[in-house]
Amino acid sequence: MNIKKTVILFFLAALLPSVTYAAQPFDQWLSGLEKEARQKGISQQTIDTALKQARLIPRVIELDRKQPEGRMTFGEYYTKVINQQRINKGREMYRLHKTELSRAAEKYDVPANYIVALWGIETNYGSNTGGFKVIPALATLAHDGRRSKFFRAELINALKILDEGHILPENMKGSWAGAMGQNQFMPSSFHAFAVDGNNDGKRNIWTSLPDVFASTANYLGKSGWKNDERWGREVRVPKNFPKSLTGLETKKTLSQWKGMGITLPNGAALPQATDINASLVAPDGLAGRTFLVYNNYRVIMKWNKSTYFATSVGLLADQIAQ
Ligand SMILES: [Ca+2]
Repeated sequence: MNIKKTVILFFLAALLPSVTYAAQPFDQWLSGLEKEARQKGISQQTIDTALKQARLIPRVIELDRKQPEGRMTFGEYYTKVINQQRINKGREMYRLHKTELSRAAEKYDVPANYIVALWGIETNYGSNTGGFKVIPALATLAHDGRRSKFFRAELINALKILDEGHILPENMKGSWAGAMGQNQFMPSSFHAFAVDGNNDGKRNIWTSLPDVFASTANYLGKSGWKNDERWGREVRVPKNFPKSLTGLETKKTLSQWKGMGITLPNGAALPQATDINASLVAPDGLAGRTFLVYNNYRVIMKWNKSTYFATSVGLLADQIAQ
């Protein structure tokens, strides 16, 4: 192909949308979905009160398309997510809701300070749960072509939640991507992990703290939490340590890491529980902060598959319990 032709084609391509998503008009698409919902056992009442009212939310697409601005370092992320105010508020919440937290912690065999840390990082202790109505937000993303299969399944899951009467459609709010309530469960996580902490027959992760705490605790418990271990800890790595040993793929016992010269940040020896398997995580490379992480760190990563997130949850949990 000659260059001139290529250039013309290039300009033509630029005039067209880069990918042709959502060929079907929304209303037409919605009636197809109504049919599917009915087939999957969703009641006509829920379809009429929630699904039929759904309209496209352009802001949701805008947020979905937003390119992440250059990759943040862990140091930058940590400063953004955890500040003294968030630590203080976490300690205050830990004291204020001690009875309910202890109940959830004992029942699901997980520590209360981690329940509070997840709550603090997800929604600033329930104060920032996202103002989007979940059904229209999920319908927008399911109609859009980018990840329609995933969001279509989540939309059906969300309709089931309404059908079961846990929350009214107008109060079913969440993030633009459908993460709901004070612990930001996706509808599928709601079905897998949300529980009724105050025994009123509803699993209300929007406004019932006993339900929020029990659901978070149940998530951790069901995901393999070991209550006799912590998440991990910050460590100091000796100079010229091989970078190839960092990452979650490499597991060694604490005594092996100890033998390679890894210590607590202040240079003191690592604790004696030497048979624990640990991986060395260095989100900003070996020149940044380094952590030995255990089984529970991997549990936190089931909640959110990010080492930045899991490390911050662990560090905040430690500070809250201090
Ligand atoms: Ca309840």
